[in-house]
Amino acid sequence: MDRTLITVAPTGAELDKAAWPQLPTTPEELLAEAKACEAAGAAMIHVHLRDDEHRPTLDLGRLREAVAALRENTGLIVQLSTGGSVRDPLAARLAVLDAVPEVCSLTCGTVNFGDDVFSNPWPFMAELYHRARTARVVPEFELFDLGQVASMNRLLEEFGPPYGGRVHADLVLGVPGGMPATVPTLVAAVQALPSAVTSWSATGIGRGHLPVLAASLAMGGHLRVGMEDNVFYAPRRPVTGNAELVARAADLAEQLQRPAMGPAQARELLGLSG
Ligand code: KMH
Ligand code: ZN
Repeated sequence: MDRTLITVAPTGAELDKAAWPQLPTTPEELLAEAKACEAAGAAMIHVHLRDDEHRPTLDLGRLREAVAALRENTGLIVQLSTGGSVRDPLAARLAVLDAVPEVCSLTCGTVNFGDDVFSNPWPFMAELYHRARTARVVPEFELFDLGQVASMNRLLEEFGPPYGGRVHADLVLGVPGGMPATVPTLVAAVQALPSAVTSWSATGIGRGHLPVLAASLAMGGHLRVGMEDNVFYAPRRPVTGNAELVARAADLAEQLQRPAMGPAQARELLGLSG
């Protein structure tokens, strides 16, 4: 039976704490949320941090503390975001690797992001890819659009496999400016993945959350859920927190006979167990 990797993305860089008080933005809230999500079935956490005013930050000291706290207190695989917020400079995003997580996100191209631009020029991607390999960090390739598959291929073909030897891609559907969160789009994206990809997950932003989740499970994919991507449990019913999104994903995975995998199996899947 193929189990399901569930990644939780609990915070992101876009939501306003004042509007979403349940968003985990302090170190204590992040740790409590991480523990609850692990208990609910998550095996990996995609981390964005906030400062004391709850604004997005890439402060290296805070990143190191978060990696250490999550390692000491949970079994979760810690994935640091190198995407940051749309306003973060590329140099600060590269420096995230100095906090030495097990996994980092690596977005495979520039994409419109609502009224903003999420900038990922080729030289930045290539530098991040090299630095991740040197630091023995496994990249998770974030694909917001079909054209980004070609850029992921270019990284793999020009520079060889990433650290760990596995290739894990995460399809992000539903960002305004990226590919839409629909089942036909997910099918097209999965069909476009090269054979070098050894595993993939998908997340649907906003109202496409559940169709993308269900289709991903049915197609043998893995899942990403969390408040970074979706803040409604049902129409007009805000989430109480991240754990209920993880719990529902784990329940649906169980129903489809693809129960959630634990962190040990997830480390094998991602090439982290060697
Ligand atoms: N916050 C977005 C601009 C990532 O974490 O790698 C980018 C993002 C992707 O969230
Ligand atoms: Zn992110």
